[in-house]
Amino acid sequence: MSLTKNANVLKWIDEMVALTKPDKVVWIDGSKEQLDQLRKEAISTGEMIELNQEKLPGCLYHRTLPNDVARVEDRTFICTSKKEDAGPINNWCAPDEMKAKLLPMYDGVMKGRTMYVIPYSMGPIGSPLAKVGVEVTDSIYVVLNMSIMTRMGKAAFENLGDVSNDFVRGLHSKADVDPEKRYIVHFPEENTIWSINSAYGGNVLLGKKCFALRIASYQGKNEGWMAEHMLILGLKKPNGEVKYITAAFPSACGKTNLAMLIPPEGYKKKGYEIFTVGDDIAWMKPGKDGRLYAINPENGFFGVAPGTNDKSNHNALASARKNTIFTNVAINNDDNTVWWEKLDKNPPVNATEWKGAKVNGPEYIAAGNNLAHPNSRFTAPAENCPCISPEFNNPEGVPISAIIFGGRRAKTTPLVYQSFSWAHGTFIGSAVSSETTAAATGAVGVLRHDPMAMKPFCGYHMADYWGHWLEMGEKLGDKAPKIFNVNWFKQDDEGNFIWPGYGDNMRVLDWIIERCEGKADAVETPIGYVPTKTSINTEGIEDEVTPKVMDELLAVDKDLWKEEVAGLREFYKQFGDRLPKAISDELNGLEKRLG
Ligand code: GTP
Ligand code: SPV
Ligand code: MN
Repeated sequence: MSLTKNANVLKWIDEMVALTKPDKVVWIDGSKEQLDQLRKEAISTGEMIELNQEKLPGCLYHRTLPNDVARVEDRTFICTSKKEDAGPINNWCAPDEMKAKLLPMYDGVMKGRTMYVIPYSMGPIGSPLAKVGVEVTDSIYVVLNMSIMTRMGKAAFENLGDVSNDFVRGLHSKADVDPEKRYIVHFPEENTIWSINSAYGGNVLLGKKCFALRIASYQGKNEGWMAEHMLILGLKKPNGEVKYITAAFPSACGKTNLAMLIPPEGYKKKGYEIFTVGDDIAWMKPGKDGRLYAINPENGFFGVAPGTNDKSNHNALASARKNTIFTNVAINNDDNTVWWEKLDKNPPVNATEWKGAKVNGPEYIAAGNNLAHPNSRFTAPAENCPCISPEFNNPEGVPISAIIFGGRRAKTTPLVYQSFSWAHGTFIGSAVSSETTAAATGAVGVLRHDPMAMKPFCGYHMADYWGHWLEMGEKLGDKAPKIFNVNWFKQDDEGNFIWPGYGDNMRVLDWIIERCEGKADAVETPIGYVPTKTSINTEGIEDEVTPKVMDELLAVDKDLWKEEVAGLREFYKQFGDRLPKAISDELNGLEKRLG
């Protein structure tokens, strides 16, 4: 039975049913009974594996095909009617041409299968910043993940009402999970997403990257708001005041970790605390008081498992101890629990590795293999997070004081620096480069430009997107958040990280907030304001972060920065005269200051 009278929804569902020809259509109301039934069904078919229900209550395991473990950027398309609207760093195809290619693939693809119709809200239901999506899919895995990642079910339709046409249409079929026929396609002008032949997270949970970033960035440009690949955190100071920060780092570069940070002892004692509002995506809009407000459109965390442990991210681990779905991690067969690299020092002897082979964990690792896939993930409800912000469901969002950009840079980029202005900060965002990670298919560790961590996620022309940033800055005026850049990943010549990172990143957040309040010290350098040698608090880590290491962390090497400028000049060329003048002015300014 359909859950809405909305004629636009009903018409579109009819079209999708006529196209994909499922045996059965099930509308997802979001009830516990329905979800329990689906869990049972998925367990009985082997799609999901039930984990130890005493140690991991409500937790399930899922394994994707080895060819389907990450986002596929080369098969992701932005189909605007004009090629130049997608811009030079998106894959583009004319909408009609793409449809002509995909329609035969979707024709009858759900024969013998069930179509699940998933209504969901990105953002708290009823929030002026929230938006509704409907995803149809033939995958129970998708339904169960969407139930964690979004506000899913009947209530989303109530929010849409009976007449609105303002919802994002998502069509997903795992089809044959054929990598040669895998497509992740966006039609921003039609609020529509088509995904086929994948069953991996970012390719199929269409509310996430496809809607909340690619489609939403396009909507935001047209409607005067911003959709960003950013965590949102609240930093509570000893006086009880909470300051909110967003941070954009490329995939698998530390957003979830920073969002859930536990401050070092010294900070805890003084009364500092960190609250998580979001770990991946922020939707931001100027509020009534003229400041920039952010909501997290998601309702859960789709986090990277490897590297997560009690020391690096206690709160993520705690979030993933119940009602969580684990994808492509390893199984400990002794007690039917999960394991991944760096969870602890004891890989299970009686293990099943991520592809499903029974192996001796320690031996398997010693032979150079990973037990868990490097991009294996947990899907955990936000409500499980011990440090979830009391403002998590606030429909108005939280006011942002600082915006941080960052990436993985072995050299060149100092631990932290502050921009001279919003325009300079926009330039810094546009100039983000980072070493690639396992979050997308392709080589890992290759330095590439990833402006605002949005290279894979901007649903329109990247240069227009920078123009939108500049416009937002003008609108916000002196109420605009201050913009910073960080790098947790600087290395010595042996390839060791020289900054301890994780909880100790609190020390950098502290400097950032103090800068916003006009307190902390900085020196003006060609690239921006860099902390003075003593203005980052190293109490408790003096042995590791000696004054010599701090020098290294804060160094601005003019020769390396001149190379950076040359690289940027080359990178910007492809944007032609769509590159905002303010951005090229900033590049020229930097070059001049470098001498
Ligand atoms: P996506 O979910 O792909 O968007 O990733 P993310 O940006 O949320 O990254 P996440 O926090 O999951 O971290 C990815 C990897 O970076 C993990 O293996 C972390 O252990 C590691 N990492 C996170 N923060 C730090 C840090 O401060 N220093 C170092 N050296 N590694 C870090
Ligand atoms: C990322 O790759 O940035 C992620 C995971 O957050 S995915 O949902 O696959 O995009
Ligand atoms: Mn991400």
